[in-house]
Amino acid sequence: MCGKPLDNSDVRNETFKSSWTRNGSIAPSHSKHSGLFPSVVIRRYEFTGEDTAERIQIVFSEFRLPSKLEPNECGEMDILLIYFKVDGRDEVVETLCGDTLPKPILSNGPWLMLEFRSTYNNTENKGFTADFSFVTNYGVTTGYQPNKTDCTFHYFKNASSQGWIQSPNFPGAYPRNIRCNYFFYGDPLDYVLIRFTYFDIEGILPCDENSASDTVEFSNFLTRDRKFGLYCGARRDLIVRSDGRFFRVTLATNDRLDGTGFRALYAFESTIAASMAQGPGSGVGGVGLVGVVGAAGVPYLSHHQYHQVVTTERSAATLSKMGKSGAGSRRKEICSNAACWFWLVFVAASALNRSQLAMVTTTAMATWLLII
Ligand SMILES: [Ca+2]
Repeated sequence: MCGKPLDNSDVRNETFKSSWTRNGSIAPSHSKHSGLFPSVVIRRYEFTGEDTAERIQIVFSEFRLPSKLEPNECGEMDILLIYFKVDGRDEVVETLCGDTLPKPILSNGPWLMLEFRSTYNNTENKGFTADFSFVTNYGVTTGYQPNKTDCTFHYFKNASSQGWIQSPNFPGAYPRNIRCNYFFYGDPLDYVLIRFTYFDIEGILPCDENSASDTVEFSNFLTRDRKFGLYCGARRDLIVRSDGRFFRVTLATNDRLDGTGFRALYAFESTIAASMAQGPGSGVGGVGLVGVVGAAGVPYLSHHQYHQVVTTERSAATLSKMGKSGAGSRRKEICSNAACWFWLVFVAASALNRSQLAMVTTTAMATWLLII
């Protein structure tokens, strides 16, 4: 399974089991070498998960296996082979070489093996470094996963009003034959807004089973939503929004060909804030707008913008209320012109007798003289 024996070869095998260690690093490399033997290095790293729900994720941090052949063409040496179990057999699913850092790798089950094959020479440093981990979350690091055997993640408004979702093993290839659900739960008057920053799902239009495509499905329900089609291919600026507080995103992959998946920013937005910000008849999309639009006609304000608008409108409303109940308004309620004031003085004066009137007049004149 691992190629024919080689003369002058230095072969070592290492085994990792999840019951011993759940993560760590490997770094097979050799620097400039002055000796003549051995001429070939082979390192095998075999990973076995104790639980069938476990998968192995490999994330590279350095990679130096320059190829003497054409770019992207690997030879027999200076390569890294990736083995998965396929129908019970160890099968090479990928051969890596070159100077470009490979994307992460996620196994199809609880077993994976790396085989590093390299030749010594006096001029080049060759090898790679990588972190490995046994995971049950499919490499999806956000959301609540209630069952480790299911690729299902829940996002609650009361846990976070916005955040990121990503496909399994992003930015590496997503696994085959999986179905991953992303469920969103907002407050009663919320809707869910999802903005994709990356979208690469292997497939061709119309992205259905007949075209052997992997798909991303959107739905306002647990069941299929006729409002949304199936999505595949490479897309830019894909923005989707729910009708109500609940939304579902589902990635389904088949048994052939892979893409590198998706990454998206989700946000729970309030329909109240949206209607306040947009106002009646503003011409911008309303709450019940059909869910998928391109960036050019984005019918939404960002969470931050909504917040700003709401805050501004609240402040304006508060100031207006204060004005109506303030001292200036009360003055107007008593008297608004000189005639009114004259009438008030006349009424007050007529209620006084002669001596009282004389005393008030004298006091008023003395006060006026003191003021001027
Ligand atoms: Ca596929």
